[in-house]
Amino acid sequence: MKLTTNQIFDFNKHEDDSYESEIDYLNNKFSKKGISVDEIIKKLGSFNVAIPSWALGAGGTRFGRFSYGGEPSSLEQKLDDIGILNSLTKTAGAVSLHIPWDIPSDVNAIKEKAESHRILFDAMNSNTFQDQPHLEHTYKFGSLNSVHKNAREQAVEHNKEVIRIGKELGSKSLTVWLADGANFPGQLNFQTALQNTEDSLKKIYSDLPEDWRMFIEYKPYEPNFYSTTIQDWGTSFMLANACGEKAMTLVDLGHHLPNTNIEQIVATLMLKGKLGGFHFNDSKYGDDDLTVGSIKPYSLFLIFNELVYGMENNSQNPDLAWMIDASHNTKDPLEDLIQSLEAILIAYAQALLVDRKALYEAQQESDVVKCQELLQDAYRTDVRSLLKAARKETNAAINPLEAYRSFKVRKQLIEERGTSSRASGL
Ligand SMILES: [Mn+2]
Repeated sequence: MKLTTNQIFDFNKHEDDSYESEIDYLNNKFSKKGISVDEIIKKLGSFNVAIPSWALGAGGTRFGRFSYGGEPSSLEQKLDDIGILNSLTKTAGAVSLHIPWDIPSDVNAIKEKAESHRILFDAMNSNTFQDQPHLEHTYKFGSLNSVHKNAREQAVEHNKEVIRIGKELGSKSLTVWLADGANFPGQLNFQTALQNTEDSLKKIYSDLPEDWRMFIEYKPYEPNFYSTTIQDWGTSFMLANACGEKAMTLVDLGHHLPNTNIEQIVATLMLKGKLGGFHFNDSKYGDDDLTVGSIKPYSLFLIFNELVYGMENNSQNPDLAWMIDASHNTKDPLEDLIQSLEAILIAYAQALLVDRKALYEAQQESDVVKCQELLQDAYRTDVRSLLKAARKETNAAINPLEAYRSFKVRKQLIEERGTSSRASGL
């Protein structure tokens, strides 16, 4: 199914427009500080987040999985779902594919389908954390870090194939996340594992086209519970530097130990021009993959505060590849993604409202109280009217979640695809 511009237009006609007076109020308040609300609305309207192909079906845990019905069972249907999200929000204009599940059987047909939904191909994701039926060598004991040369070579070849597929589709980046690590002390020689990983990454990097980037994702634990070879941003940063200019670190919000100061990691990487990609989600305990902003919205704001500062001041850092990386175990995935996109834009808008000149002055005077007040004044501002204005200007639904429900999208998807269709990709 596909939502039309007319449907969205008709929906917007019946929406309450009282948000416009809220914008007048914000305009009044912030123009005195030299902050343009119109500029912020423009920035919100042009912000785009990639949707990973694995986020459109039920995620589940190792304890169980509960289907929603109407899940996309082919790459074409996954693009249709992202098309629906993009029509409603105009913020989801890119897809991030996962190979081997999303290998297109007809590249041109897939490109046409994406084009019809105005969807670009963002970072390609390789997968060496599971064995596939046709593979000769197992990844049970690692892939790029493996003590077995055959497994390492197979994993390098797989990543090169992902680059080849991405080139055909028009993608410009490869994301490498490795499950490689050990469950028990003594299982792996740390130094050999790290060296093997570096050597393997360099081989993949040597196949990277000139205008591509390679993102190296890190994670402290899980699926291995004693050690992960690329455990933290420092290890990723070191490997990216060893590979070269086109290699960068990718920050996934869920891939940190509890209470890690993620905003400081963001600032450090942007200062060094090495922050390449960003995966949004939220968590209470670990890599919970919950809806963005559902647990720690203030943390998300502080992270965006550093991202905005970096985007305004660190020209050495290239544009970031934004993606939602969450798993949908309880909610309709499309509703969950709409909520995540909303939370991302809210945090972005709040960070854009920070009075940076006043903050700089307060920092020079070591006025700690004032520094906190300035940040929290922005954080405590209700910016939802700005999101509505941005959506109105881009012909998105002013209230995407309400629109999704009023169009009865899930019901139609179940009618089209049935109740037992199952999304692949993880
Ligand atoms: Mn991730």
